[in-house]
Amino acid sequence: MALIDLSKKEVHCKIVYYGPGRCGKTTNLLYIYNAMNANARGKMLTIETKGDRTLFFDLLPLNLGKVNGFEIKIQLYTVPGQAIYAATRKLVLKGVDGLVFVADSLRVRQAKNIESLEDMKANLLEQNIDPEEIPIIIQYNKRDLVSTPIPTLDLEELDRDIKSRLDTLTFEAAATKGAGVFETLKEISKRTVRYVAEKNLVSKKQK
Ligand SMILES: Nc1nc2c(ncn2[C@@H]2O[C@H](COP(=O)(O)OP(=O)(O)OP(=O)(O)O)[C@@H](O)[C@H]2O)c(=O)[nH]1
Ligand SMILES: [Mg+2]
Repeated sequence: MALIDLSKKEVHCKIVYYGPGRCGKTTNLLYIYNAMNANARGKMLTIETKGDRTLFFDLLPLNLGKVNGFEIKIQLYTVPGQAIYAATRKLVLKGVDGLVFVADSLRVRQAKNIESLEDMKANLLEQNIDPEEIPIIIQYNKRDLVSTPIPTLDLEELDRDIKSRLDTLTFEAAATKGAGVFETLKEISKRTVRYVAEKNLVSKKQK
């Protein structure tokens, strides 16, 4: 749940990047971290990794500037995508205000994309969050691989696998190169802040 701090005029929202192992969640955050002005971002915290696998989570705090006189502070989290870290994913989802579901364009990951999407929906429902109501953006990542000999999924297949199970806006991305990364971030931030404001999903803190 978002926090609004009336004494500091700040709104804090939590956005979680969800998706199967190796789909590119940490890569999204790393690109954002490296591209953003140092004033607008805090330290990127990576809690336990093995090679490039996230074992716990990543956290990147961002300061998105003012809306209606309130500073908008966003915390970006990634879950560990590997199947065995189910309990950690549930933990990271606690208090989520908006999500990006990152799907992998690699054909070999087709089943894992679907499995992860269903896992995300089930975990949201378990926390009494309606996946049709909370802001979620779908990102089809690794689109740079489409022009290589590596077998990839085309957009129609991704829509059939993913969008048919969660009807929301989709963005194409190539996170390693940054393509689509900020488009995704801007849209989910906008929707999340609006959702939090409209729903008044805030615990008010006043000194
Ligand atoms: N070609 C290509 N590779 C990518 C892209 N995004 C990520 N990768 C690569 O995919 C691998 C996995 O990326 P990560 O960002 O670590 O994946 P993750 O989703 O955080 O994985 P877990 O932490 O295991 O859940 C890395 O080698 C990345 O460089 C992309 O858009 N294109
Ligand atoms: Mg990761």
